[in-house]
Amino acid sequence: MKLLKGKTALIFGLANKRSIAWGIAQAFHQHGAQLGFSYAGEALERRVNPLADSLGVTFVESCDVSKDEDIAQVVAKAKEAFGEIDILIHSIGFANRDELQGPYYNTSREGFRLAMDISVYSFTALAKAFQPIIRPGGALLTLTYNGGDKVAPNYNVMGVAKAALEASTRYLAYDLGPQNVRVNAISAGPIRTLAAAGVSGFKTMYRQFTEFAPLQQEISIEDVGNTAVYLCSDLAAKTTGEIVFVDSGYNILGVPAPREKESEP
Ligand code: NAD
Ligand code: 0WE
Repeated sequence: MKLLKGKTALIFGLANKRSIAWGIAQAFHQHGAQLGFSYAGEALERRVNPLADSLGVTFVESCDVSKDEDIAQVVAKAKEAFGEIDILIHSIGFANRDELQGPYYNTSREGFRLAMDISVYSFTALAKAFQPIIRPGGALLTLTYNGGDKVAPNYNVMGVAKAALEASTRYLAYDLGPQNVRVNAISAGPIRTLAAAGVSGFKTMYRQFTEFAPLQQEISIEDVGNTAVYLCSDLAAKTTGEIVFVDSGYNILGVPAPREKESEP
């Protein structure tokens, strides 16, 4: 069944075919949604255009979410192209690489500001800017990580940003509830995307994740895409302000430990 037939979705945060945004785009396309893409800047145009073409998407706009003018521009263009939209996906996060290693207390004032601006404030800024053109019954969705709730070594200022992003999700859900617009977040387990590349210790963390998680399975962008379809469809009509885990159950563990091996006879 096509769960998003007749709905228009704008997806922010597409960088390449490994992006979580791409997993969401493909799942939305399969479910009959009309799509629009926004990417961070001209440097990504070359990568994003072929992806858009492959799904027949013609709305492809550059938007640096740290710039109010850029956000105002996409809203104007979306209004022109679609009139109103039903779904907005925020799949954006950034901190300076040197903030993602060593003790958290070494976070610089500027590094803190930047991570909060791009990873947290942008979701609120997009909610405000698009609010006039989001249809009742619509949905906003962002991507978070459990490092916002529990300590994930080296995740540092991004963990603090995710905590604020999750709180923003609840406040936005309260604000937009009366308009029948829902706001949720997906908390994904580790996925090898551009944003995970070169992160110190990611490989070890990734291996341990699949060893300890109840389902013992890696997380794919397709897994996240499928849950995004549900959360943005009418199946989730009464769910708002929630953080939904797509993490093979990892977050339920109190003591992450390898399974006991069957003892040899
Ligand atoms: P990604 O690198 O593919 O996506 C991050 C996106 O943020 C990129 O498209 C990048 O261009 C965009 N971005 C950065 N600065 C921007 C700016 N100023 N303006 C506009 N866009 C900007 O990596 P991803 O893993 O798909 O990340 C998407 C989201 O998922 C992030 O919020 C990330 O924190 C979250 N997440 C990732 C994982 C993981 O393990 N990969 C797990 C849980 C949550
Ligand atoms: O949210 C993320 C990615 C966050 C991220 C990653 C980078 C690396 C490249 C934000 N900004 C940057 N800036 C860069 O220059 N994840 C959930 C993936 C991730 O990142 C980690 C993780 C995990 C998991 C960083 C440290 C420890 C664990």
